[in-house]
Amino acid sequence: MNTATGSDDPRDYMRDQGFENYTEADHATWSILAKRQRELLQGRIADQFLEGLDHLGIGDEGIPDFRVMNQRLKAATGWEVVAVPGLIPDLAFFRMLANRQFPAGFWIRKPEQLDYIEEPDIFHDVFGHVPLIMQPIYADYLESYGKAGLVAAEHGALKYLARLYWYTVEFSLAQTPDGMRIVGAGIASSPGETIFALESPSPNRVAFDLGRVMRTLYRIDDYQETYFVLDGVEAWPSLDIDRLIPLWKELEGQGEIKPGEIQPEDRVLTQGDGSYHRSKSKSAA
Ligand code: HBI
Ligand code: FE
Repeated sequence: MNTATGSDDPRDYMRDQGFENYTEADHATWSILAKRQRELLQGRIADQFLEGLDHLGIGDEGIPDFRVMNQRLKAATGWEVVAVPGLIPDLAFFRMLANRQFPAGFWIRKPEQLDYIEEPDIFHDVFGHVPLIMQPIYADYLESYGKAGLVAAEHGALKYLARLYWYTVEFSLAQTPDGMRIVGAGIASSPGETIFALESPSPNRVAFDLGRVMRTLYRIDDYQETYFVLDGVEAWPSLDIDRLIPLWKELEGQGEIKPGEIQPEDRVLTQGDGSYHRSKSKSAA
């Protein structure tokens, strides 16, 4: 929400990737990030994510060429990655997803920003988001998210959609036969959060519940205080519009939940000790 203002027409944001314009330094930045992340993700990320990286040729040699990547992605799921300059307005974003187009920034961070950027760049958008789109169930979930977003805009329910995206597409974990694994792109593209989300005693890890998640505020400036855990890598919530409209009505009568708060109804998998965020707020004071 409030990410960008301007036209709601996706075509106004679509660009050519300009693959020829990347410098050696740009490709080197990608290589450093991709190598480091791939190593850290071993044994921590869902297998399907690593399979997606491999099938799409998203490696550590350099920035992927969208023309090559899209041939494989389109053949598998009918999705394509489209280059955009940065964050785009909600409606344009939803329209693209509803049309099976994933907007990805084409610029890459500078060497002095390896660990923190404010706006998503090509490493976050492509390395973090695109591999799972090779999975048909996830590809359908993203499309249904875009369609739900367009309806939410007419019902004053955008905040619920933003929280849902945050806690699923960006920051979810999932139970797998091998244990708890990362699936969210925001975690998968961040070395610090890769470790924190799975191994820190600080955050809560709570079983995913659609209404609960839609009520929950989130932090955009730091690691999450609570991660929601899907019951399997394919257990994306159904975003049936006829169910969402009454749900939004119901949620209007319930309060927001703070990022670190536990509710009596929660199925808590790990109760966090909150130590990370507590020590930060002390040092800030
Ligand atoms: N634009 N490029 C881009 N990437 C996003 O992830 C994005 C966006 N615009 C809006 C948006 N996300 C979110 O506010 C929606 O999920 C609600
Ligand atoms: Fe993202």
